[in-house]
Amino acid sequence: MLFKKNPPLTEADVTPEAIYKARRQFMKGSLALGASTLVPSFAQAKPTQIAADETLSQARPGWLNQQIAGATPNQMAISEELTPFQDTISYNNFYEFGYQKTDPARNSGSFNPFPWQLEVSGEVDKPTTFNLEDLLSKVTLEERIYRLRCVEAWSMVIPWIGFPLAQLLTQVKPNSRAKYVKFTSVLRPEQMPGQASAFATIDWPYVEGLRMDEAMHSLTIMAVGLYGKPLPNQNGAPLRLVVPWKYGFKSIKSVVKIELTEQQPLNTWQQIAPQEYGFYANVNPAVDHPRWSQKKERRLPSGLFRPNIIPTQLYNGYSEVADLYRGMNLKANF
Ligand SMILES: Nc1nc2c(c(=O)[nH]1)N[C@H]1C(S)=C(S)[C@@H](COP(=O)(O)O)O[C@H]1N2
Ligand SMILES: [Mo]
Repeated sequence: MLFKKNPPLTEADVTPEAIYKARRQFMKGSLALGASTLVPSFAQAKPTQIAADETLSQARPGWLNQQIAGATPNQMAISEELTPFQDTISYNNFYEFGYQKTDPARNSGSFNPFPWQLEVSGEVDKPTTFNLEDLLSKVTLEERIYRLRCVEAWSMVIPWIGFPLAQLLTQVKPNSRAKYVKFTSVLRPEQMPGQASAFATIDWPYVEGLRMDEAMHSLTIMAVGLYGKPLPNQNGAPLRLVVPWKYGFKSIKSVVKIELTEQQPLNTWQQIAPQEYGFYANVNPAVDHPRWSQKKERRLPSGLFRPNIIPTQLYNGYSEVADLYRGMNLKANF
C-alpha cells in the first residue's frame, strides 16, 4: 500500500493558501522588477537573462555557468509575457521540500546538487552513467520559452535552458524492446525535509514516465537552467525534464535515473490517486479533473485586481504533438 498513515494529499488540497501567499509575493515582485521581465525574448539576441542583482546565492560550478552562457537563444516565437523570475523561483511544486508553494524555495538551501550523475539503463545497447559535466559536452544547449501548465489550473511562461532528450537517448542506443522511458528523482532524505517527513503521502523517490515517441519528440527537453542561469534547487537542480504539452507533474525534477522499459511505468501521482491523475496527463480543456474544471487557467502573475484567467489550450497550445495521439480516446487516456 502506498499511503502511509494519511489520506492522499493531492495537489489541489494546498492551493488556496498558496494563492494568497503568492499574491503578496507578486505584488512585491512587480514593484521590484518593473516591466523589465516582460520583454518578449524572441526579440533578444542572447538567452533571456535576469539582472545581476537578482542572482541566487546558490553556488554553481564554473563549467555549468559557461555551458549555459553559450546556449542558443530562443528560436520559437511566443507572444505571451514571461512569468517574472521571482515568481518562477518562489511559487513551486517540489514535494521533496514540502507541500506549500513557498516551501521549496525556503527549504532547499542545503540541497547540494554537485557533483551529479545520471544513470541511463534498461532496454539499451549502451547503458551509461554520465557525469553531468560530460553529458553537457555531448549535447547542444538552447533556450526554450515554454508555457508550464500545472494540473491545479495555474500556469507560467518560463525561459528554460536545456537540450532535447532525444540527443541523450540516441547516445545509449535503445533496443527494439524500448517502448517507454521511466524517470526517477533523487532520494536524499537528509537534504530533503519532505522525504524525511513522517507525514509524507508520496512513496519516494518521485517517478515519472513517457511513451518512447513522446520522449523523442523535439519539444521534450532536459533543462539545466532558466532565465539564463543554472536551475535553482527549487526548480529541480541540476537536471529536470520539461514536457510543455503535459501537466506540470510530468516534468520531473532532479533526475538521477532514466530507464528504457518494455512496460508502461507508473508515475507518482497516478500511484497516489489513479482516478484523478493518469499516465498521459496531456493538457486538455475538454477533460476535466474529477474535482475541478480544466477549461481555464490562472496565468501567473495573477493578483486580486488582475486575476489573469485565460482559456486552457489543447496540448497547452503545442498542437504539433497532436499526431502522437491520433485515434486515441483522450478522455479514457487522461
Ligand atoms: N521530483 C519532483 N518533480 C516535480 C514535482 C515534485 O513534487 N517532485 N512537482 C511537479 C509539479 S506538480 C509541477 S507543477 C512542476 C513545477 O515546476 P516548477 O516548480 O519549476 O514551476 O514540477 C513537477 N516536478
Ligand atoms: Mo503541478
